[in-house]
Amino acid sequence: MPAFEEHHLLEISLAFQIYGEILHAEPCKIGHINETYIATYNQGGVPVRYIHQKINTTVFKDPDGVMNNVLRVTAHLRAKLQAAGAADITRRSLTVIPTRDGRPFHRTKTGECWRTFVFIEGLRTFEAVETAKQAFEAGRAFGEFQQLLVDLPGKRLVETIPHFHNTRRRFAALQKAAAEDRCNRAASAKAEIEFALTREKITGVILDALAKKKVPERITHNDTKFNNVMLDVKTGRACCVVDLDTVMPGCALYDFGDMVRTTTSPTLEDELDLSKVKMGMPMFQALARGYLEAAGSFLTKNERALIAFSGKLITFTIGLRFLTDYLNGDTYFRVHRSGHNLDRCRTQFKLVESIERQEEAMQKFVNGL
Ligand code: GN1
Ligand code: MG
Repeated sequence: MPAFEEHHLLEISLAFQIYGEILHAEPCKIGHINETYIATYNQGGVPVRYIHQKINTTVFKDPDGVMNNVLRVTAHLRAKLQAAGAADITRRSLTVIPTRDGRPFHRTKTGECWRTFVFIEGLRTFEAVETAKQAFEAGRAFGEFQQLLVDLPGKRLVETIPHFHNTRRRFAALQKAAAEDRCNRAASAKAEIEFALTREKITGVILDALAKKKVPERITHNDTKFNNVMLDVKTGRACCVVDLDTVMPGCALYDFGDMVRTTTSPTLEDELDLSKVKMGMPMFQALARGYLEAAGSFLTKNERALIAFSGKLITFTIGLRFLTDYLNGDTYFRVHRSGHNLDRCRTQFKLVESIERQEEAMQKFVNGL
């Protein structure tokens, strides 16, 4: 049984302003939340590809708000790139294809929400970093993304998932899940629960700095994992940042933290051999250089001072979320094997330990840039 029904996708494809007929579609396995397909169309005798994506509306409860943000952000990026005389603009930012009646997404009779993007040819993503150059490119791409959005006009973007990186709330959610132990799994995650509970004191550091306005609110990506930056196959340069559902008001440090989580260890997010999970200093240095090359122009002193800490905090926070989902019965992140969320949590916590050991040296390096 395929993971999707071709017929269903045919029906979806007809809803969008695409000039051609769909030939075939393949599911794309990237991401734990939305469902993504790469579809090939015959357009005037030439095969042209598009992305169709079903928005997970259990997670994104306000798809209108999400798409409104995405349209504003992509239009702004396009305008800035155009003004700078950049080449290849449709490869540098996502392009939303509207529905035949001019909407940013299509709602089916059963309530599914589908959207379509131009597929960008000649780019690819990686699940794990292979070279320091890639880490540098990821840092530069997300830094540039933040920098281009500094002057986004109009009202505040919608918070597509309120309190998304609120570590205090994520910590409380874990405490609740562990206490309720609905699926009888707490015993199998005793060490991980313990690991989490002993680190409560770090949960409020950035939240308090934000509340006291020591660190500013900015427009941020909020899901800066390495597989959300597309690299040019030929040059290896970062070309386009994708997965814009959580672009919203946030903290630049959370973006940097998630880059540390996903680019400094050579391992996958669900690596089973924990001895391989390590924060690699050369990778961190390349990442920080790339990020500061683009974001150095606007970051404040207080933000810079928390750069290394942010890597630890976000890795810890995502670990908390995997652990909570494991205890709650895997209702949020898509899983592909039993215990998958616990495996993911273990990898995150192992990385937290590695960062803890090197945090001072990491910050020292950043201070010297
Ligand atoms: C989810 O679906 P994906 O992989 O882009 C999650 C992120 C997590 C990430 C962990 C909306 O992102 O917050 O960091 O998994 N996205 C949402 O891999 O919760
Ligand atoms: Mg995502």
